[in-house]
Amino acid sequence: MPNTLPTSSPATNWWHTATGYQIYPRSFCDSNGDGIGDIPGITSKLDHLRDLGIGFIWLSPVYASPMADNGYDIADYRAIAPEFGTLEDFDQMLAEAKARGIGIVMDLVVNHSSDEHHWFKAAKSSKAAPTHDFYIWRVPAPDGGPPSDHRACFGGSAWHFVPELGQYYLGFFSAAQPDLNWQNPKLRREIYDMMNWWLDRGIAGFRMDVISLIGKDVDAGIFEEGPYLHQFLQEMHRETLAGRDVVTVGESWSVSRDTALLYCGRDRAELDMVFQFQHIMEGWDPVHGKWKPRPFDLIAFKRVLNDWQETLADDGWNSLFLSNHDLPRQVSRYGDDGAFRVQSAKMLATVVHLMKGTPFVYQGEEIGMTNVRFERIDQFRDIETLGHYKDAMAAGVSPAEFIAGANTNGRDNARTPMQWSAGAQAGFTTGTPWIETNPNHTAINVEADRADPEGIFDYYRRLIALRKNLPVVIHGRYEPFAEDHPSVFAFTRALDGKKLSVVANFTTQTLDFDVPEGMVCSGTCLLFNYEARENLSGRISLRPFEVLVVIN
Ligand code: TEU
Ligand code: CA
Repeated sequence: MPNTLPTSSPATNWWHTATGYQIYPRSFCDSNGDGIGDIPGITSKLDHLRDLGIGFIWLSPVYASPMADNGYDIADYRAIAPEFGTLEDFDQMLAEAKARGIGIVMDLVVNHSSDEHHWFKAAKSSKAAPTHDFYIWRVPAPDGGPPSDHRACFGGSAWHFVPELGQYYLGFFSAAQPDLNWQNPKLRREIYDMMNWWLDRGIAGFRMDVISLIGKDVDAGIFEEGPYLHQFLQEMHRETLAGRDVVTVGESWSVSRDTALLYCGRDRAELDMVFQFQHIMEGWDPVHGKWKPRPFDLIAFKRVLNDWQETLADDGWNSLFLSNHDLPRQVSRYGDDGAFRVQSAKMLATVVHLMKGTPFVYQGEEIGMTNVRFERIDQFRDIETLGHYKDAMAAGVSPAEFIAGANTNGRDNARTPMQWSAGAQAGFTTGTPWIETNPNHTAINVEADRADPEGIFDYYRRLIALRKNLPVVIHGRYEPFAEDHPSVFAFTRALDGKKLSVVANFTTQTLDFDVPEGMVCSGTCLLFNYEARENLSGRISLRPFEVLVVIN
């Protein structure tokens, strides 16, 4: 397991002091020139991650899959997709990661399987098949149409007709991702056995895909956080996780301050953390969602994050992130990917990593990778973007308007090849990548950034090291300041007489900021992206995206 470092607080788990790093295998590193990232490619880059100082990798799915949703559609939970490698390649990656103090957290995608899983193939061939009831079937509405008008996340109806059976099945995401029927105890047993099989192999835990959907009550129209959710999570914990020193993070788009502790409260025996998305959805249109981005509103954004800090101050634990494989690049969305790219990348990292919780870095974030600017729909690859494009065209939206939204908030932004060098295809592949490489790789790449002492990578390295050495970063009480300030994010952390003050300018303007009384701090400037300042007090001038971290 990754190192656990001593702190003054008794209840420290290894994942409290560790930083996570998410790998999207298809886009990380291609070892054999077929244009698709793979497991040997990941193994070849483990030194990069060791140098960064991370404690564990969250590995997006590498299981056998037809890749309708790049692996979030699993056809065999105990096999590796051939384009990603073999089980031997996996074990070797696991061992080599472990040798560098890095755990591997697997993506557990069990709300649905692929329609090519043998369970589903049998299920749709006959109502008498033993696995028919592993999925969610309903008879047509009286008019022959779908049982309800629920829409699938990736466009179209959530119900998909199988004429041979005269039944519809639920595919909440897409037809290629039939929902598993968690009501069936045999299905649950299969899942738990599979989880134990991976845990026994030595993995460091699970990130659980859309886990809040498994307790659904379809007939009552309840999908998110349904009535069976916590009963299933507790059973899962008993049957798989109990007594193992691993970490679990549940993904939930619906978890709120009111329900958070049901998942991750210490006495619940369910999960260690949840990924919540309220700070992300602040930037979406209330009606049209992510495709009609709202301008960034720092006050609303701070309110969400400050509230979560308060909710989990004494129980549970926060996961901290702005980016993942479903989201735009953070420097493009919340910072500035032009003139202030480097400063804003460092500023955003500082704010995220110094809140209370476990931070997650998404591949390429550590060198400030940016959104892409695709011009035509055929450049996009994502099932969600392509599905919604169809719906939008049918609704009369112009292609240009849709593409603008997809370039701002679409998932392909995070999925262009990792930029390792200024060379052909950014050093990601010697072949043709499955999705276009961002042309800005000639300037933004690992080689160039790591060679620069003022680079983003080195800043992340120092930030990640800080939390291993400073108990106040792990356990310090969080206190927000200047909550109504439209441009400045400010907070303190405090533990045993130690105080850490963080002040960050979220704009392209230089501004004056009156340091609130409670934030005044002098001692050492731990981190800065312009010049050090040992004393935070009075009126200070903050340059564009300037951040200062002072400890007493
Ligand atoms: O994402 C959950 C999910 O709901 C996303 O589709 C999200 O709503 C969307 O990206 C925002 O518009 C998880 C995985 O992270 C995602 O990659 C999968 O596609 C999805 O589940 C289905 O497994
Ligand atoms: Ca490959």
